Amino acid sequence: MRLPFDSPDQLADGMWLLPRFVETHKLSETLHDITSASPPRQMRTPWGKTMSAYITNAGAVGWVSDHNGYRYSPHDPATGKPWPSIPHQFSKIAAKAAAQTGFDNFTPDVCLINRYCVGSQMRAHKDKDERDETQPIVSLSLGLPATFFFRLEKNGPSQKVQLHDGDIVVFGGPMRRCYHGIKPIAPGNHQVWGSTRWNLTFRKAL
Ligand code: MD3
Ligand code: FE
Repeated sequence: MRLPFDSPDQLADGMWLLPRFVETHKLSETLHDITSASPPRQMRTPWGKTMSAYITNAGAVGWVSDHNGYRYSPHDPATGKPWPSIPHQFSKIAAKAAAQTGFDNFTPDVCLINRYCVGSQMRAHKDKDERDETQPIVSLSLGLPATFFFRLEKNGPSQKVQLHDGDIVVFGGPMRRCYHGIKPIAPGNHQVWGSTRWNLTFRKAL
């Protein structure tokens, strides 16, 4: 039996881990509604490579990548329609987690959703498409565990953190500009989510 969430664990200046913050099985219907309306898809980088994770969004805008570059767009290019809105159930969790780490009144306008299968990864990158870098990013992991790595300098040493089902990480301050990524997902089978990992990042892009 996993212990209930106690208090945030500060891993670095601007980075907090809230272990087992969410009972993720309660999110499955809501997540299914989003992914039915806007199915996750492998986007292309501006350099023509196919990304490993499958991506979709909820919110007033969503993150997209294609030959024109990275940007936030009010429409899902695959459906031509607006992205599904962020469910209240989700934004409530994000705001609560942000408040626990000192970011009051966090009102995300994007929930970027990454779906990983076994072997999927995310190479080192910086997130810099959001307008206001004083706003935190709240990350929620579901399903299979993953090794998250980050470094503050481009060629500096990496630190690693294991992320498990239900874990939230809040990134703010100096951590907003770190290089980070996800190592290839190891084989496994999660009771609720099967051989899949999902990551939801709540952001203020506009
Ligand atoms: C630190 N996602 O979507 S979440 C991404 O698990 C992304 O899918 C990973 O990196 C995932 O861009 C990692 C943790 C995360 C997300 C965004 C950040 C850490 C961050 C932005 C700035 C700094
Ligand atoms: Fe990122």
